[in-house]
Amino acid sequence: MSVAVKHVDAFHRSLSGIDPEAARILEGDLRRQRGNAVLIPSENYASPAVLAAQGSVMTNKYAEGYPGSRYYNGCEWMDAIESLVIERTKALFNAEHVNAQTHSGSQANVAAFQALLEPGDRILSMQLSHGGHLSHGLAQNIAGKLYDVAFYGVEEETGRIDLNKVADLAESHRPRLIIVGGSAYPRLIDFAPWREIADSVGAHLLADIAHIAGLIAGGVHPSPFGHADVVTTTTHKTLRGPRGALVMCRADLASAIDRAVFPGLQGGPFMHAMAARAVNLKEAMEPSFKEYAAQVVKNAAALADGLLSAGFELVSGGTDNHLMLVDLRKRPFSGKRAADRLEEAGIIVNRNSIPNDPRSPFVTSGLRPGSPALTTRGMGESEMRFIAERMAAAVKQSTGEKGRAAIRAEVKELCARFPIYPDISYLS
Ligand code: DSN
Repeated sequence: MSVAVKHVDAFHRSLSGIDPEAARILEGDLRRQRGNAVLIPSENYASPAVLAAQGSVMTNKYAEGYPGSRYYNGCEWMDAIESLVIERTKALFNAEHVNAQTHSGSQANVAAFQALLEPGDRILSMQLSHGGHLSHGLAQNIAGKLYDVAFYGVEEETGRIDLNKVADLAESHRPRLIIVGGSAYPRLIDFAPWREIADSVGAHLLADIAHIAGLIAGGVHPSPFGHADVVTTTTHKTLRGPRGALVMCRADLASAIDRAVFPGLQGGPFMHAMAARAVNLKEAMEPSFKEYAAQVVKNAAALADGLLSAGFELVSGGTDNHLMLVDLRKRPFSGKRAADRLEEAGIIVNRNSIPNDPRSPFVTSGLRPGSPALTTRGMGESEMRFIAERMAAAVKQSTGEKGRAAIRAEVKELCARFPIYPDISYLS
């Protein structure tokens, strides 16, 4: 890793001589990432080795097609890196087939839809405001336009999915595809009963594990493999890799998925991102990644306990994974106001709709804090409790600008004790 750091560092520093304006912006975000407590559960810090591979010469190559069957010459090393990614992904997740080319989680989901559905077919998925994802059938999204989408949600009293209700909805709607997984569900998902529900109505089952892929890879959450027909994930959340996505499926769906990705959806794959995926997957296969995944869950539990002790309400009362949903409906401020005040205090969270949110998705009545990025920095449960206390103070109007500036100084000091990218600079 230190070799990669040196290579990247020398190269990055040279940027300031070539394009000082761009270098200044990159340095600005590097300092933002270092000096703030990032609690956005879909963000993380990719390793310097992943950054080095992402910034590599592989950005120069077109490689439409798949290993051994390309539409361009000169793809020997492209085949090698993509095959490495495929083999590592199969081993890490116990997947039968892997397509490693999609650029984002939304594209991975569209590829799955293209492989499994015809336009007009019915999908049953989790409502966005209950923790789903816009690519699962929001009316304004391509999925909502192309398919006939019915939704399930969480119960108001428990904040949890009631599987009996999902089974009833499946029975009444008879979907061709059921989607399990989302972007704001704080509870553990056991995929076995979802398979039973899908089988009861002859539906395909798609597991979108974008948020929890790292927890599954690290062995701390149940795996969808053996239950779902297709599994999609991003690579940059709890998996801690470069920005990108994977589609994994049963062997008999391999050619349908591959055709859906190319030529159905994309042209040339991002081979520099492929190289970075390879490095990320090697990291995720190390024993230390299991420790990381376990600590992510422990830290989220500590953060949730701290927030509850500080008087916040959480949807479902807590968390089993890396994130939690703060319910601000009884507070005199919105999710947007709270997130802005927290940013003033050096704590970066995203506002999020909560189930049955009376406010718009742009304003919201919720926050969605999570532990993956701070855990990568090496923070533990006591730091999570400290941050929860500071969050409680920072969101109050009475704390004021001065109070938030004081919290910001404390958070900065905390971040300095858990440095990130200490050897990288974009300024010479
Ligand atoms: N935007 C991602 C998230 O923050 O969860 C999902 O696409």
